[in-house]
Amino acid sequence: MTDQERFEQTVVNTIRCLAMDAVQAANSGHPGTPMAMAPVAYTLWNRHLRFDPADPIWPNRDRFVLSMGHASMLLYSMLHLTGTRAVNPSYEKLGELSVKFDDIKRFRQIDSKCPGHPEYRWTSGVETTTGPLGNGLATSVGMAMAGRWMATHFNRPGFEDLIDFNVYAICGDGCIMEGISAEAASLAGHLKLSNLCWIYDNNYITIEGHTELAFSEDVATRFIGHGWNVTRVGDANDLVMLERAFRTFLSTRDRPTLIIVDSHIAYGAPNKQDTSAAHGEPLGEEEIKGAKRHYGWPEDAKFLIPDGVYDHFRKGVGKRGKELRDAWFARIGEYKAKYPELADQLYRMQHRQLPEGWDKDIPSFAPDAKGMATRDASGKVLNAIAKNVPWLMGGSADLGPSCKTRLTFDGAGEFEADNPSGRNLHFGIREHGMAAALNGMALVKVRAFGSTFLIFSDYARAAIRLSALMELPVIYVFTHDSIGVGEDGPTHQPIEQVASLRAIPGLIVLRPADANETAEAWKVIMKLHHEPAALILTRQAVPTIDRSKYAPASGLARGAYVLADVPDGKPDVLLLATGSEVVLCLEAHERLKAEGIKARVVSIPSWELFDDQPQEYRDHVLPPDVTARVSVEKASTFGWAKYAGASGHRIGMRSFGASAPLKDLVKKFGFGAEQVVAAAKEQLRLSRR
Ligand SMILES: Cc1ncc(C[n+]2csc(CCOP(=O)(O)OP(=O)(O)O)c2C)c(N)n1
Ligand SMILES: [Mg+2]
Repeated sequence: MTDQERFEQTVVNTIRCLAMDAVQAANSGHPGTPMAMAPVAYTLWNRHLRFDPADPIWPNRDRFVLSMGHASMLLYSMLHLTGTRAVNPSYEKLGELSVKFDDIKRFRQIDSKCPGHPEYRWTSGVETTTGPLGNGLATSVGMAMAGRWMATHFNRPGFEDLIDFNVYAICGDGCIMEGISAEAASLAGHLKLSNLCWIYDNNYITIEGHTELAFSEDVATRFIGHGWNVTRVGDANDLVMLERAFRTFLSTRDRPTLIIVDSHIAYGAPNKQDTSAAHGEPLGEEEIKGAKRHYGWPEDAKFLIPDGVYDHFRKGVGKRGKELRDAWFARIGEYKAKYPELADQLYRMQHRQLPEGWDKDIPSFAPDAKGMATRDASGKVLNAIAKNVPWLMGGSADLGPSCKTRLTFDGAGEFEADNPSGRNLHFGIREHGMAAALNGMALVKVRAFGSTFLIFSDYARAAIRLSALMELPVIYVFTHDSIGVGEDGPTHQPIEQVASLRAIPGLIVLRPADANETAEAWKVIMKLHHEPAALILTRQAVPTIDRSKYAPASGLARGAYVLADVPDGKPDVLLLATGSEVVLCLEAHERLKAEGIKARVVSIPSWELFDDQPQEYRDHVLPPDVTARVSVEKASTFGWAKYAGASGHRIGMRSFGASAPLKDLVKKFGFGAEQVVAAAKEQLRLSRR
């Protein structure tokens, strides 16, 4: 061993010991996998990753995703040892370390920058939140797709490599077993994402024990089938072979690469190596001492960072990253002079700003009793916006023609393996993979949308939750939003989906009532910076409300608004609805008026936006003293008591739907204006008792 090689071992062992010590101090966490994969992270970061620790948000940096988020100490050690700096949400560099020594000592404790699993936005240098296994992998595919699109869009003669970052993801058996990894690998192989490298920690161990309990597929063959380049490193400690594998990735131009690395969980621990006992709990003091002995480490030292370790990273990834980053910014000056418009786009995109005039072509819709489906209105509005926002792109899980999310204007184009310049993406029938990929795209700052039927949002739910947790402005378009789907029957009729989406903190759910509310919804969505949105749309036509008679649709921005009122502004009963049920309430309002009953109609397209309004506005829309209330939504009534009150009448679904023409379903499940009228009268009677 040369001195250099010996010191590299010391660096690798530093990562291992930090993980053991931090988990032990926290008395919780996962020591075994950071110990095993330390050489892999070391080789990748210090020799290859184009990452500047001083500027962890440089747009052309390589991305590193730790898909097995439980091995978080591996990432925290890298961020600390490389001296990665903190950046605040306004993209300002703070100068201080992202992960301080004290954060590592306080792993998993309140306010530490080292939470149990890596959290985007909380710890600078963490590229995506991971923990739900497999999601990081699919997110990395979205990052690689966004990189591909950006390269075709921004790179120009003389600037062929302005955008050419690579995306690396490390994963374990769990990630590879999860279905989402198959969706993601299949899509990445199809799209020939040669800027994508996954590293599979093949340690044969999961929580319950040896993988032979539940996993016997040939992973290499599977990925070859997905169209990947597969290479193998027989020993995670072999830095030479690791180096060779990364070189293979870098020279592979036509496919993504999977590096299968055979490793020993808790490498070096005398009793727990290769056992599931090393997965999810501290090793224990004695075992740690044994491992340290094995590494030739002072066995009583805790949180030891030997002299020269920081310096080693400074001279490796630090120096390389800074040079690349500085050269990039130097060239951006020239780029700006030569391609001012593109440079402006790149800047705005990276800062989540919109271009001037982004909303200038948004249509408004004339009153029409026949009207149109809100999915159709959405398609028109989306196209009007996307034409003026070059980095707004997306697609569907094979339901584009139904969800009306296809971009049809000149130059919209297709995103294809050999020409990734288009803005129409085809995710295939892979809802979960799609949603996670949208997160990856949003992390690279593309404005991404994806669509499917509302019923299948369940398939995507884990990744939607992560959009909200990461505060990413991903746009979900969910159509066929009720039993209004009709003949397809209960398998395709969403019941509880809207309520369950509303239950996700931070997700803005919008269910517009007509074409003009749909246009307003898109205006709100485009201005979101840190919240994902779910736009819930009808398959069937709904009347376009006459806004000269009723209140303007711009009220949508406040979440709920008085659509039809009584002359003195003092209603006796409130009719509350969203989406396709709003017009039912308007009809009921007119009928009640004819009978001298004062009913106010409140359209509530977004609970989240409404709940954010000042109390005064909320009390103005829903006067607390008016307790006679009827809510109408063709969905589970779960949650409606919040607005209808405990004594209010909630018209909704209490069972699954049925396969039948819409008009028969409406009758069977009681969604007619007459039911609203009857409920309103009953409410009045009860409230006057
Ligand atoms: C979707 C999901 N299911 C279950 C878990 C709980 N879990 C965390 S780690 C783990 C085992 C993972 O095994 P592997 O990926 O091989 O990691 P290793 O033990 O080798 O580090 C499980 C089941 C999770 N985090 N995410
Ligand atoms: Mg494993």
